[in-house]
Amino acid sequence: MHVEDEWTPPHIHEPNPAPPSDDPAFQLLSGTQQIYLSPVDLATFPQVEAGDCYIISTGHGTSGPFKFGGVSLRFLIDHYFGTGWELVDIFSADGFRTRLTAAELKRVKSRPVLLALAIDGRALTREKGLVRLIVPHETDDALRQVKWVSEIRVYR
Ligand SMILES: Nc1nc2c(c(=O)[nH]1)N[C@H]1C(S)=C(S)[C@@H](COP(=O)(O)O)O[C@H]1N2
Ligand SMILES: [Mo]
Repeated sequence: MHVEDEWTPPHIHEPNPAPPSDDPAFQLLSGTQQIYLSPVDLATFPQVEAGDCYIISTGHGTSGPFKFGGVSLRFLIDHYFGTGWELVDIFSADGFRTRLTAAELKRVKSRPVLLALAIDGRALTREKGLVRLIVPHETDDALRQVKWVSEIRVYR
């Protein structure tokens, strides 16, 4: 499936420094199914790591390398909805968002796309983005490193 360029925010984007709410739980949606997941729920799934991750801000420089830990996005979606989905949209309550395809997630098995709960072996704080989408293969502009995930929509 073709991913539209205009889906991601403009390249020059001033990142939001503050969480839009205190609640780190999010909704996982597919069709009429809705699942509410907290970091405590995510911690019950197998935890995976992605090292050598950088947050490449075009505004205030690069930070990292970080080792993020958490749940594989692909694993979580397959667990609840089975395989055979094509597209996933990840939203933050502050309006930030990104889109990934199942094909893309399958290509990056050794550097999995994560819903991160940990950074460098410590719990990720709400301030720093809990729960944060980490897309290790994005090394351009941090526009896919969505902090404060509030909703994940899966399409077949
Ligand atoms: N929810 C949310 N996530 C976001 C953003 C944002 O504004 N809101 N900005 C993005 C951009 S442009 C950058 S550079 C990084 C900044 O991440 P940092 O605060 O960890 O440095 O977060 C990304 N994720
Ligand atoms: Mo940015």
